[in-house]
Amino acid sequence: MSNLTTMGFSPFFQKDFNLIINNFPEPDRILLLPARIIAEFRSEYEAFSEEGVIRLKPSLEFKEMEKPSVGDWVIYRKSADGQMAGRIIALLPRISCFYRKNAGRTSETQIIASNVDRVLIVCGLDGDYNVRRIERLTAGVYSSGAIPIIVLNKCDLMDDTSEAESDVSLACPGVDVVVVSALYGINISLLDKYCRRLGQTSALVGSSGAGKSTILNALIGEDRFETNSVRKHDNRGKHTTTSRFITELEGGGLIMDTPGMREFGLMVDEESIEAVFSDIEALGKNCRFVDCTHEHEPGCAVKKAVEAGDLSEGRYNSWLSLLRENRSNLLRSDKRAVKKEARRWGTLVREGREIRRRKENK
Ligand SMILES: Nc1nc2c(ncn2[C@@H]2O[C@H](COP(=O)(O)OP(=O)(O)O)[C@@H](O)[C@H]2O)c(=O)[nH]1
Ligand SMILES: [Mg+2]
Ligand SMILES: [Zn+2]
Repeated sequence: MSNLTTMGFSPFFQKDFNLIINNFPEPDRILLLPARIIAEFRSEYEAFSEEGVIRLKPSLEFKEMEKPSVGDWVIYRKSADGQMAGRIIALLPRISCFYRKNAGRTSETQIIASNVDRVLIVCGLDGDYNVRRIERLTAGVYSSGAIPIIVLNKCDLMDDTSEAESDVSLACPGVDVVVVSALYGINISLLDKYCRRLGQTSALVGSSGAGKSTILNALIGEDRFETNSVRKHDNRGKHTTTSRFITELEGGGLIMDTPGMREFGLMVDEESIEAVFSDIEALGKNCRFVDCTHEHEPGCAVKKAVEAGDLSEGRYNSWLSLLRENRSNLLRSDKRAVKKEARRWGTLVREGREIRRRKENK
């Protein structure tokens, strides 16, 4: 890891960084530096900065969506004793934030990946294979501000993958679908054009056991990170300390591995669902009423298409249930646009608090 640019520090982050540190007295500023969180531990973070890989502790309590997460850019204050350490004083606004709603009747969310350019939705072509889940995750990625790519892994286990491929393409129109076998290295190089881009970050998401870590190992060409097949007593030397981290790819590009998700609760802006179900959107243009809900209105082109078999009932039901679930989750939240909140919040509040605290201490 050589410099901030290769780690993804762009003018977008530079601008906010400058804005914030300009609020601090001049002699103080040289101690304030940007860093990117690359791993998270119980009470501290590992981050990359101009100084190299450092350990950071937060200097304040952060609320869930404001809490620095792997991928985030933060401002930290260098420790005075010359240690490779410091304290996080602010979180820079995100360019993207992929999160899920926690399970149950709550509006709490959990960040999966911050500041990624692309999200690779990994699905195994075994018992893991589930088009409905892929649709759901794709809607979540659209809402995050990142670009979704669908990776169907374990193609060695399926004789003919063409049906799965076309089903997924129909379910997520316009999204690239890549069929690979991480274990046998089949088609792994097809992922290069998404992942090996200087200064850009991709994230691997999906169920536990889908093959995310195996894909990561295949991309780095080395059996470096722990996979499920590695038994506990023979995994010495493997990185097992944390399951969410960023690593650099040879030839440029950063990649984040994430822990497996059992459930992915959706709480997004409705346009993200419409983007995945663009076929239903297009059909809806021909409904008699402009505000047709496609549920019970006369002259509904969507229902007509279902009856005629032009739109599969499974897809129609999937769309309807995602929409309903999302609406009820949004209602349970504080109704403000969740996505915008996730990106915007934070920094200025934190900065204001920090300045106030410092004034009070004088
Ligand atoms: N047959 C087959 N098995 C795979 C493939 N990729 C991963 N696996 C296996 O699936 C299991 C889970 O893989 P892992 O990478 O740990 O999944 P993760 O939980 O998504 O990180 C391991 O036993 C892998 O060896 C593949 O392409 N083909
Ligand atoms: Mg894994
Ligand atoms: Zn309609």
